[in-house]
Amino acid sequence: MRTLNLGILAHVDAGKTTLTERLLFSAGAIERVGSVDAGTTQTDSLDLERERGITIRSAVASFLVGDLAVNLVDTPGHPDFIAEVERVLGVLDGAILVVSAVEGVQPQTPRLFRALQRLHVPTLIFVNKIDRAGAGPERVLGEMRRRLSPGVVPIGQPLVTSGQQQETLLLEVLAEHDEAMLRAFVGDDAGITSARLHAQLAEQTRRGWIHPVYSGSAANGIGIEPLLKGVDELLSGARGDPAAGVSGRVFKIERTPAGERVAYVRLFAGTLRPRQRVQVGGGDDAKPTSIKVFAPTGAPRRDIVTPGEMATVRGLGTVRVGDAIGEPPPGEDVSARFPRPALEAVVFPIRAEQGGSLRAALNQLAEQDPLIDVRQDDHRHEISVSLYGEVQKEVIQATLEREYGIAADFRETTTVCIERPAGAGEAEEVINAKTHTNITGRSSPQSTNPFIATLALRIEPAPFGSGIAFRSAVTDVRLIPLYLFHTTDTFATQMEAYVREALAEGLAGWQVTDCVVTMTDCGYMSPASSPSDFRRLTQLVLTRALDRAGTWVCEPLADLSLEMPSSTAPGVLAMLGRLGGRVSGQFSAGGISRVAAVLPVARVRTLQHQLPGLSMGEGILESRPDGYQPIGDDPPTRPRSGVSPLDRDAWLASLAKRG
Ligand SMILES: Nc1nc2c(ncn2[C@@H]2O[C@H](COP(=O)(O)OP(=O)(O)OP(=O)(O)O)[C@@H](O)[C@H]2O)c(=O)[nH]1
Ligand SMILES: [Mg+2]
Repeated sequence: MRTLNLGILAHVDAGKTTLTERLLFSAGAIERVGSVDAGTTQTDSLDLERERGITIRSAVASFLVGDLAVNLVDTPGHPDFIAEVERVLGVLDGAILVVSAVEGVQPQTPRLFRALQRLHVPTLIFVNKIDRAGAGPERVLGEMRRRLSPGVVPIGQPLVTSGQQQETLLLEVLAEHDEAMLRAFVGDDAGITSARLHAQLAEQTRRGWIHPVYSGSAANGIGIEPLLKGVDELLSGARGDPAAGVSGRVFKIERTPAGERVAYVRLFAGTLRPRQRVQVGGGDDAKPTSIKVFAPTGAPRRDIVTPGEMATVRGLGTVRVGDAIGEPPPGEDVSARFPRPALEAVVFPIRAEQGGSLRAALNQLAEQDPLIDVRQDDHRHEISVSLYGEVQKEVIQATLEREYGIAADFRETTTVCIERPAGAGEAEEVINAKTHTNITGRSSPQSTNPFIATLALRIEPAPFGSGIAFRSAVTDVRLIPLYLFHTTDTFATQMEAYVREALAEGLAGWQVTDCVVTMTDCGYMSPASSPSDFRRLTQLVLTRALDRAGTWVCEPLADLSLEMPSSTAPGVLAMLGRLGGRVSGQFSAGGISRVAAVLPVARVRTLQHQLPGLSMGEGILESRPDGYQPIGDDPPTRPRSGVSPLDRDAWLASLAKRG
């Protein structure tokens, strides 16, 4: 049987969960249609989701259409939970992008569409809510042509009213990518059969060149059958080799009430069975204790996963979201796609004695959500978490209370800056020549290297948004401690992990990013050198190199979309200007003005507070992190979580104390 892993993505409230419910119902997977408003849907199953009527975690539900088994992944649309969408993207074979027929293309829509395009995920579009007053599917189609892709092509009612019109519309779009279609379109070839057209439609959809647009109402079950037909005929699952080595990816982690981790895995190649030994996240091996393959209702329950399928797997030890199972699947690294959280807040227990359990609970939440970065400040004994926004903060607070019985509160939310190297810097430590013989034959002049390893690192700035890249320029394999790391590749992978760890706190205490770190020399002494020598030396050498390079502290920017009565726009724009905002687009119609702008995240809250007064209570503001800008004067610093390696003696003393 073919399996298709199909994501449903959209801006918040467009109707993803409602559509998921309808698709499950129409395909016969459920007997009754649940509703988001009554808290009875399949995929919004958490108490918090049901109460709030929003999706917080992605969820999988399966159904059968024709001979195609579909694993539907319903995702959250609220920008605070974008991390959840990010990790689903890498395991999809296809997607349905939902767009409201009333609100049209919303801020999150083009972002999600671009991410799908980047990953070559074939995408159908569903224009939802055509039953509502103010619905304008034609208008929304025009918006999508302009803002998403010229390759959107409407299929069927109500956007297309006749077979003749459908053929013309299809030919026009298909002709962009196909010679034969072009000839037919310009009238040189009258003989294109509808079967040929259909085959081209499927081909170009799978290649991600064009995007068939369906429309209807998820709430009222209109337009669902044609969409299901489109899923069956235009999308297809990927096939992998069941005889190859196991290769899969974990896209979600859940915990059972007893605390056991349940990993949601999509398999790309190989065959995974219970009790079969597999490598988890490039680290230790584990043996799944139980496996449940996702399958449409009525299909036999299986515990052997084949390529293209999804399963929940228990017994994978300390597995984390994003981990590879077995060989890492090919394709792009899942990180660095959407902007990182731009906010953080200190969390404290209301009852002081719950400090320890709070820390443990937050660490568990961070396992499920790698973007919840939990920082422990050893000086002040404080824990802070990184955040996308207020809704996420409320959800964390409620989760701590309900699932862990911990009453916790947050101090004021602050922005998270980053540091970028201002130039290039290099540093080196050679194995102490007095006590050890350095295989490179050189010796450290002052013999001060406290670790049994040689290391030289260079750090240089890299393009904005590029993250951290690590390269090794060491070509002489004799310099590489193979007795510790087995292969040159594992050594490089491990060094990269040490480099990332060392860059977690830069000169001003912020995470260092957008840089290339090159290892220009290394050395060891067998059998005295240990991985810990390389890890510690990386911290020491890299911090020194960074100190020489210098850094720019950069503050996060927010991409804003504002909506207000046009009569109030001048006042709102004036305030935006005073706060240092930059308008990037403006549009007025029917007495309403829409403004797109960029503003430092730190000032979004001020605008939020002023907006009701400035807009007669009718202004709407949405914001999400988007990029950074250097702060010239007096950049903020963040207290380090421990002693800086630049303060060498104190740092060494603190290491000795930690043991
Ligand atoms: N009138 C109308 N309302 C709809 C339709 N589809 C969904 N809704 C309503 O729109 C609201 C949001 O629907 P959801 O299905 O929760 O939207 P979502 O995209 O899953 O929302 P998030 O997961 O929170 O991003 C609910 O009140 C639905 O009842 C529709 O076709 N017509
Ligand atoms: Mg939802």
